[in-house]
Amino acid sequence: MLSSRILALAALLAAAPAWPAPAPTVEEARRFMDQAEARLLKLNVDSSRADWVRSTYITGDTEILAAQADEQLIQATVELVHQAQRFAGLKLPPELARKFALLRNSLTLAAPTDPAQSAELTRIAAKMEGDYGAAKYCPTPGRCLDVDQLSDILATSRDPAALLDAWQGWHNLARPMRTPFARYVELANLGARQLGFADTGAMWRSKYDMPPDAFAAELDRLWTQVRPLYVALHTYVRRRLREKYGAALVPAHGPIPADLLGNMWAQDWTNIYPLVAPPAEHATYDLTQILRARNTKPLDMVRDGEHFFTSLGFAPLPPTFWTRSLFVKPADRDVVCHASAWDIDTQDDLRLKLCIEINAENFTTIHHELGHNFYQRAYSRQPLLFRDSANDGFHEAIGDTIALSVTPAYLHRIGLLDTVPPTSAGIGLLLRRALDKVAFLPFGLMIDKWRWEVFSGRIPPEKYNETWWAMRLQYQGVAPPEGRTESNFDPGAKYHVAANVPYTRYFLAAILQFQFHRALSRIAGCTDPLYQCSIYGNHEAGRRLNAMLSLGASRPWPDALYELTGQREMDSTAILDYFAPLKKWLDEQNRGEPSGW
Ligand code: X8Z
Ligand code: ZN
Repeated sequence: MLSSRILALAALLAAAPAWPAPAPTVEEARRFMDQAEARLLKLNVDSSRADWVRSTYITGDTEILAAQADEQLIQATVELVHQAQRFAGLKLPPELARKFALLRNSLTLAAPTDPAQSAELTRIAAKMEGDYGAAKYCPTPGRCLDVDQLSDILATSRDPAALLDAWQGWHNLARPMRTPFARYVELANLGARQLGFADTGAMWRSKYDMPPDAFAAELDRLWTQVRPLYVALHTYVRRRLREKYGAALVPAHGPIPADLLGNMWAQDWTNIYPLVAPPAEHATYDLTQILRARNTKPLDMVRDGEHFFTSLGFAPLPPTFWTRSLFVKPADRDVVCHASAWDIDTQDDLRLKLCIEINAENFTTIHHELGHNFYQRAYSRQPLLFRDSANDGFHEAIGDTIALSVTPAYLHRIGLLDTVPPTSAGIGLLLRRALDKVAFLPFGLMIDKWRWEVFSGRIPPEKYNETWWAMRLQYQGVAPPEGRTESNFDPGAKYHVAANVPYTRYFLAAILQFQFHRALSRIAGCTDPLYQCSIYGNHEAGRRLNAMLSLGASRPWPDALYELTGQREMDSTAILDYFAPLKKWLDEQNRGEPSGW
């Protein structure tokens, strides 16, 4: 009797609210955030260093060390997000409130709180990226080709059998990734749910200063605006490829086989420019040939890129950049050759990691990567959580914006081109740009459309490959060159899928860079057609660009966009303006030709 009364009392006490904890104050929230940033900074630097070594020296050991360092950072972030809930509901000054929001949104991979699951997830993630980096296809014993060598075949061969072999060779290598990928999806979702997100895809979509659904609708709005331009390009290219390869390979109405477009993922069609080039009167220069004829070295290309930024008033890169970066593929070990830019200490330890080959594509990639480095440096004086771009599309867009200023007139000024081609070459120039920028758009969009569905569970593992190709057909109008089944895992043949890098950022960048270019060209006083404008050497353009970059993530992205462009919305009219002369020409070429697939 007594004991049951005590039990009842205990139950009552347990049910009653505990002695009310004193409400947290703004001062406590500030102190919490200061400590969180200091702790995260240290872990961030540790994990960057470990990741650098793993990516530039792939072994089982470096993979484990990097996975451990990444896990420390992820776990600390998860812990801090949980602790931060104490301050939910507290009215904070806007800057501090933004830091709490950014902290919650800072992960692209959320580890589950269970230590074993957390370790398993970070190990799988490191291994998938390492396996991708080290993968080789050996068509004959002793002759093994990595992704860059296979990509060279896709870029230069016009023999359908050789193209098919290189394409299959690479794609088949991703088969073993299917099972670990499915487990990664499970564990990553568990982690995301513990942070209060519906799944990892919802977590990714929450990083854009607007509700996740509104963001997805924004993407569809932008795509709808640019789709007619893509379809016009697709129609024209399909006809030219049919003329080259015959209607048996390239039917008049259907999708284009994915191995005929000059790129392993059919995401950038620049390499087939010679097959689709306009008639001779529009002929233009070939930067690859020029660079090779001049015996250009990898470092010369990086110096050219740096020179563009310094011409705008940015300070030169630090001496350590030149000694610590990886510019060429080492002969003696496996590295992740996929290009990336690093800011190891979030201050001035800036580095590039790429395996430079002397060609026009790499010339552009170098500008792309340097854009990351100059952005990183511009926001390095912000508090840690603001040391990031306004949104991830901005980060991807800066170097590309600069590369849009690599015009014939600019190449002439820096001595790479002897004469500036006549204006009649404009169509050739624009077509080549479109094979890069316009061809990319649906690819940039569909990768995450696919992953969002995978993370939400609407695409189960047994449908991974089928849905991948259904979406590639729907958005890009491309098809696999031969039947693929669920014994394949073709998404894993793309770096960002293997390496857990969200991809929507590149779609955004493809839109934003034209907005930036249009705004900067106007600031620089250029009244020519946009594709002829270069901001090279213009300090006022550099000053305005830097004003946006140095905001980092301290303000919602529409504020940063406004700072440079006077617009608060992402807007496809800039890319449409840029390509308007080409669209008119394509429509003329396509007359009478069936379009769509
Ligand atoms: O991954 C990259 C950069 C590094 S952030 C080289 N890009 C995407 C890709 O290669 O798929 C740039 C264009 C799209
Ligand atoms: Zn990038």
